[in-house]
Amino acid sequence: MERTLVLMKPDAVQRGLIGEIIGRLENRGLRIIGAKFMLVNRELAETHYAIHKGKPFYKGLINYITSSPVMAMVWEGPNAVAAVRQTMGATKPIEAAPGTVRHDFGLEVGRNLTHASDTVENGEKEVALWFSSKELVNWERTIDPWILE
Ligand code: DAT
Ligand code: MG
Repeated sequence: MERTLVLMKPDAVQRGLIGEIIGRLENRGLRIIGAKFMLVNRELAETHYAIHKGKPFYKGLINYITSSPVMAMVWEGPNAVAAVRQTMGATKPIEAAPGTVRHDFGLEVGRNLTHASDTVENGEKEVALWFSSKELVNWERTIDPWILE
């Protein structure tokens, strides 16, 4: 079962979209196994976005993610990484497919509402960066046989 890190970025929180976006992931059949509402310090932001260091948008990205609370979550499911990326849509809202979160609620890449891990390997790494193993909940969802074959 794959795990992926999902962040509701500050704009999603400020705009009251936490429930809407969680609802989409729940409807999809993904299972939440960890969540916390938190302020992101610069150190965590810089580690999380280390791959983008030096790019023209890096400073703005760090300022944005640390500007106001985020909702950090871990979601699990078969192909969870690809499934969540698909639900969120392309990085630039203007290129995101209709029906995706970034299309339906966004216009600009610097306010694209969510983060989702992009590979299985990065999913593992990002979950470990944002959550301790104690913060992840192992639970049984009784309707799973009606969602997962
Ligand atoms: P994603 O968030 O879809 O994984 P990414 O990892 O390429 O996208 O970039 C991380 C974030 O950085 C992205 O959500 C928004 C910002 N970003 C990426 N490309 C950008 C660009 N060309 N201009 C401004 N911000 C950008
Ligand atoms: Mg990325």
